Amino acid sequence: MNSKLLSFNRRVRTTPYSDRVEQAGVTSYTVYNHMLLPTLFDTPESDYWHLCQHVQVWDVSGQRQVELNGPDAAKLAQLMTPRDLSKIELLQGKYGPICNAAGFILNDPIIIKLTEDRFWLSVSDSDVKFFAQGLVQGYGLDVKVFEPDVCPLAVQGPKSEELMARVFGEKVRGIRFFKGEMLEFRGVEMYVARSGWSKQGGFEIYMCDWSLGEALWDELFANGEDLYVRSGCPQGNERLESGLLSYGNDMDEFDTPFECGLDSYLDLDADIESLSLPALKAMAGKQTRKLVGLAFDRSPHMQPSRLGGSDIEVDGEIIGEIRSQAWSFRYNKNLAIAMLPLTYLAKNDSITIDGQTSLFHSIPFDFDQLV
Ligand code: THG
Repeated sequence: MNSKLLSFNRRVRTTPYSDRVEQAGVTSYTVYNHMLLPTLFDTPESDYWHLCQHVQVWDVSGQRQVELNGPDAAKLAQLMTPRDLSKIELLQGKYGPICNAAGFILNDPIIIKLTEDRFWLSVSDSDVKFFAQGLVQGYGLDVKVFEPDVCPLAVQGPKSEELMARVFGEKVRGIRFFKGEMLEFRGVEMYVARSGWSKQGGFEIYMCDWSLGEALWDELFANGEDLYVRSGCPQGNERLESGLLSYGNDMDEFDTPFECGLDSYLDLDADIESLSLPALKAMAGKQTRKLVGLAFDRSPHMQPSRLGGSDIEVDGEIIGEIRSQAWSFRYNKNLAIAMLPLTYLAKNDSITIDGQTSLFHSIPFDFDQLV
């Protein structure tokens, strides 16, 4: 399909940084949680190498927060995820799937504990808020569920710590991966964590006052000139190399955490009350397919699948689907994430698509195998 211009309205929301993003020369967007998410500024290759070498500021406002606020906040959070949250620390984030009662994945947020009775689910692209509100009703919980005025700004790349220290103070250097601090900007406390959807290092500022968005953006750019700061965005190329999964692309509500390789984020033996845990325990060891990495020398020509990926055909039969692919500038390979049946994976050590053969790779890719 060709790209067309997008029409703006209340359902396609702009962000507090949208004017700055436009001034920075954004060339394309996608829509994420009903909000604009930039996808390209310069060329994919220039955006990629710049991220790996310097520091970028990303408008990731579309990573919306679903706030659980009230005496039953912790109980609701635990109901929603099969990952054990009993030992989560204050201001810590934990990545984990949200699953329905049948064990299928509805989202894969970072779950953040702000206080004993206040949690944020920093969600990927699906309407988790309504699922949470349904649970509140069904279980008769004492907790409010809403989307607060929080528009995350990610600062990513090897020079991100230096830039963040200049704007938020030396304290940021001590923040460990998936931990955070409440830090002040213009007198307003904001949650700042070491996280972000790249593996180039970085932070996320959970900017919680729309009116300060441009000031924060400008402050980062004013302090980062000598660091070659640039605006950027989550990149298909980098995230595929790094093995970060994208909900709605690599996995959706018809997949289980086992199929998507998220086993390590399930605590099947924990003594917790979680909606999906009985179903997940029952299905452990019974999966019939899984996500694998593929690598080709060029992008294969394929038929689009009904679900929006590309059908994988073997001997005239559709056996699986490529769900994401992108060019790796570092390894000069076309990387892909594919869902394939275990029966095929057990009997073969490679797959041929459009005349090119790929071995099966782990996710994240093991690059010693690629070069
Ligand atoms: N940051 C914030 N919110 C988000 C994302 C984010 N919401 C949407 C989406 N991204 C959620 N998905 C992911 C997927 C992977 C990771 C974070 C969010 C991630 N994973 C690490 C990894 O795979 O190496 C570590 C996970 C762990 O070990 O706990 O970072 O990016 N705010």
